Amino acid sequence: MSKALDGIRVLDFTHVQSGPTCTQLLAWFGADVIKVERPGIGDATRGQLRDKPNVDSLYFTMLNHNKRSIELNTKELKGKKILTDLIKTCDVLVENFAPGALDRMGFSWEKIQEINPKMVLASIKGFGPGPYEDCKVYENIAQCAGGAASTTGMLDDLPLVTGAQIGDSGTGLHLALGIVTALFQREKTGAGQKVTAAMQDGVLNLCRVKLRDQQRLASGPLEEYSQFGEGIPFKDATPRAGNDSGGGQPGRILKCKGWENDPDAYIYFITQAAVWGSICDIIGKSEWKDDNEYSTPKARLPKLNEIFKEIEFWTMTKTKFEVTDICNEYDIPVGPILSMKELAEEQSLRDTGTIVECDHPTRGPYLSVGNPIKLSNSQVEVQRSPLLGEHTKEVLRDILDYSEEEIKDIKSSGVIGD
Ligand code: CAO
Repeated sequence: MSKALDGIRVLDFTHVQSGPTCTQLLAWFGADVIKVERPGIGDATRGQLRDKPNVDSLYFTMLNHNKRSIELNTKELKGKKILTDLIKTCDVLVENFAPGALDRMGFSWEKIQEINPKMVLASIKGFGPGPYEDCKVYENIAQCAGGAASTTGMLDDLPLVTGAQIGDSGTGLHLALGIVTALFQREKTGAGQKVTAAMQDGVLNLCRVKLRDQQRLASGPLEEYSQFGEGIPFKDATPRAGNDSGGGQPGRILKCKGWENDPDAYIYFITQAAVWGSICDIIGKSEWKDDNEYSTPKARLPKLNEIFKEIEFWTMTKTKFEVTDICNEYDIPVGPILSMKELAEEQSLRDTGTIVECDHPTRGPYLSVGNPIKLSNSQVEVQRSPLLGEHTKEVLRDILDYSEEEIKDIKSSGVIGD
């Protein structure tokens, strides 16, 4: 079966998490992704958070599937020549260096266009143009600068970062969409273009509903927030909302049987208006159905704490999976809090290829997350991440048509490692 991005060649200058997430997606969709790494060093994550000595870390292996790796020192003259040749044959160059690094290397956007006017240059930076454009940025900085941290956590506690890597992987996803869109436009115009995604912008985009709430504040309190029912006044910025639902249907995290010992024995429970009657019946509060104090969503808003307490009395008598089964029967939207252990063992995720087992020549088998985006005509075989420089010779020979003699000469110069 052909792949959606067959024939697209990507020069992958990415490292750590944000950029590699993007190029991994392109590789899964069929692009030939050539990761350029510093000779003998490579992507810093190869050696970070290692669980086994002297093998590529899970941090690296889980972000670099289906890619080829070449070692190349792009600051040396011979390395620059090879990079120039690669730019000529590639469709996309993706990078997430610190601001200005590509220019310092001698490959400005103008220079890249000169070498290959069809090239799409895609970059991730921490910030867009403005006061912080020169700053280096990691995940949690983006979460803080993009509005996620100030709106996450409990009202009376510290701002909180989330485990979901919305700054890195989230921005990688944004960039991937920008790249395929630019390639689509190139079909019509024949010209490449520059695509940039700033991590602050990506996080803010994902926090869109919180900017919605910021503006709603001008018209009065946010009635679906717990603090409204608790009589706590709102200040001038969107507050932290604990586990309140961000939408129009109130929801909370509730304890389930075993919560005293199991940190994940909880359920997310949404009191969707359409199934309010079933909720009342299930929890043994049928009288609420016809009581004006409880029967309409508006009447319930100031009483959400009391209502969820009653629901919790019921959920605490059942495991999270029992609650899920019972509620699903009545179309009540609930979600068990699943631990990483439970997700790793979930058969249905294995069946769809969302969780995959890979084999690696030096580390052995490991679990990974496969492509979460499914295309019916472009299926993904998840291949292990490359060893450092595993494909250097192959790329020089097969893509750039360098002779054995030339490769030998380049090797002796040190720009492609030992
Ligand atoms: N050959 C020669 N030099 C190379 C090279 C190669 N193949 N690959 C990289 N380099 C050089 C770069 O040119 C740069 O040199 P200069 O500083 O002299 O210009 C140097 O290596 C270091 O690159 P860097 O500044 O990108 O790396 P860092 O470890 O200092 O910073 C990071 C890392 C992530 C903070 C920074 O890259 C950044 O802010 N990136 C943009 C935002 C981003 O993606 N952050 C998410 C990271 S994941 O949490």
